[in-house]
Order: sequence, then C-alpha cells, then structure tokens
Amino acid sequence: MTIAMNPITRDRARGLLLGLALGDALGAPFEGRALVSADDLLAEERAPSRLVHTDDTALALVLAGHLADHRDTTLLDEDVLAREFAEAWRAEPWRGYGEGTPRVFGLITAGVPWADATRAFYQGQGSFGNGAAMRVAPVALVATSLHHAAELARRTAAVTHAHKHGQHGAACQAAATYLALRSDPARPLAVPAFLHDLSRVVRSAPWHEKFDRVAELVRHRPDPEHAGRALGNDASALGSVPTALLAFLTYPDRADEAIRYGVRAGGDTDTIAAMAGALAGARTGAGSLPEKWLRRLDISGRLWSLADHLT
Ligand code: R7I
Ligand code: MG
Ligand code: MG
Repeated sequence: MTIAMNPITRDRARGLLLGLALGDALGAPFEGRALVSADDLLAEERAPSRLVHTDDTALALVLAGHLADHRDTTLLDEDVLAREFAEAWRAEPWRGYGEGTPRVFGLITAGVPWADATRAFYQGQGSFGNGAAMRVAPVALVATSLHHAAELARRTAAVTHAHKHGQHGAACQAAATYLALRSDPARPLAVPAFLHDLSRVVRSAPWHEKFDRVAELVRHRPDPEHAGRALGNDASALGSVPTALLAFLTYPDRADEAIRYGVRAGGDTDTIAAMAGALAGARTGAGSLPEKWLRRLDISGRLWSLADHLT
C-alpha cells in the first residue's frame, strides 16, 4: 500500500477536468492519424482558433454533473446515467462519437434497458472500446478509496460497455486518476509502486502484462511514436489506456508534455491525450496548465465550476 492521502484541492480537481478537455481538444484534429509530427502539433498549439472538445469531454461532463447531483445520496444511478449519456449524444451527435456507442445510445433512447442495449452488438459481448475509460476520471474526485474508484468506474462503464476489457479500462483509468490526485506533488512519483497499486484493482492477466510493459518503457523513455506502436494506439481499452498511463508516468510533473506525448503517440489521439491530461492535471493542478491553451478551450468555465462543485 503506497497511496499518499493528500487532500484534493480545488486546483487539482480543476486540473483533472481541464487536463482531460485540453488533451481531447488538442488531440482531436489528429484522431486516426498514424503519425503526428512535432511540427504538426506545434502548428495546432499556435493556431488562434477555439479548441473544440469531442465526445470524450462531453461524456466526462455528463458524468461529473451526475456525480455532483448524487453526491449526498447514491453517487450513481445507472439508469439515470445511461439516459443522460444518451441525451448528450442526441443533443450533439457531431462531437466525434465512435461507431458503436451511438448505436447503444439509440437503443437506450428508444427505451431498451441499458443492460440489453450494451449486449446487442459485438456478438452479445458488448464493446471493449475505450469510451468508458475516456470519460471516467471524475469518479476519482468522489471515490473514498482506490478500490472504490475502480468499483465506481466499472459501474459507470457497464451502462455502455458490457465487455470486461471496456470495464477494466475504466477501472484502470479511474484508479490511476485517484492515485495521481492523491499523490504528493512535492515528491517524485514512485512508478513501480503506482503500477503495483493499479494491478491490485485491475486483476486481469492482459492488463498486468501491459503494466509490466509500461514499467519497462518508462525506464527507456521511448519517443511517443514508438510508444504508440509498442503499447497500442487504437480505440480499444487495452490498446490505449496503458499508452495514456505511459504518457503520464513519463511526464508526471508536466501536464503539457504528458498531453503532447499522448497526441504524438498517434491513432486515437484525442482519447489518449485526454486520459493522459486528466492524470497529469490531477497531479499538477490547473495552475500548471498552459494559459494560452486554456484561453482557447471552448468550455473552460463549465469545467471550472463543476470541479468546484465536486470538491
Ligand atoms: O468505446 P467507444 O465509445 O469509442 C470511443 C472512441 C474514442 O476514440 C472517442 O474519441 C470516439 O472517437 O470513439 O465506442 P465503440 O465503438 O464501442 O468502441 C470503439 C472501437 O473499438 C470500435 O469502433 C471498434 O473498432 C472497437 N471495438 C470492437 N471491435 C471488435 N469487437 C470495440 N468493441 C469491439 C468488439 O467487441
Ligand atoms: Mg473523441
Ligand atoms: Mg478518440
């Protein structure tokens, strides 16, 4: 047991949500590109246009709002949460949703219970996509323990992702965010202990193999293209959550660099950078995020006030 129980400050809660949204919005223009050069990313960083968030942030906002609404009661009401996710998609279907989740949302909107809707695709097993992991970070703000973070995450995942790896992905990202949020920023992050703690709540051989690979890669500090190839950069949970973890563990004290690393890993760039940004922002706080990025972000104000509601 290595968890430092530092208090959650408002700055770190804001950093979690804003880091997620910045990673999403900076990564979005490159989603699906195998390679993202440093020059291409720099051009995007310097552009004057608004940074526009996608489904990753839109659904994280829904979840954060849901947790704030249920803070003093049940924390989660899965039936309500499923409907709230589906409503967000119906209101803004153009926000870059993948192919599978909108089909689930369509069934939920038509009145099909989420437990049936999520199994209607992928041969009854449900999705192992990263869509539950990308939006899950806010649960770390209300979880009372590492196990609680993982358990809450699995419950939020189940309303869209029935497959065990979709749920492991959410548990991994939520538990990692919990650890990042509670870590002592005045001390270097202890990577082996961090990964050991994650392996206690994500009990699955393929995930443990990924954690071992992350431990090795952190030591060698590969460039992000190599990391994307070595660990994965697709839209599956197992093929993207560990890569975001590597981005954070490579730059635990530099949220901007963790986000850049996530984008430059290629593939599912918005989602990998969103997850890396949530982790790093939770450790370093909103004060560490580049001002010039925050000024361009389309929904800074809402994220800011939700973070304050949740702390
Ligand atoms: O998980 P999900 O919401 O996707 C999130 C992604 C992020 O990149 C967002 O930024 C947005 O672009 O979408 O949506 P799903 O469609 O359920 O899963 C994502 C992808 O994982 C799918 O398009 C499939 O390619 C793959 N996938 C599967 N493939 C085969 N068999 C997920 N589950 C399966 C499966 O069981
Ligand atoms: Mg997206
Ligand atoms: Mg994506």
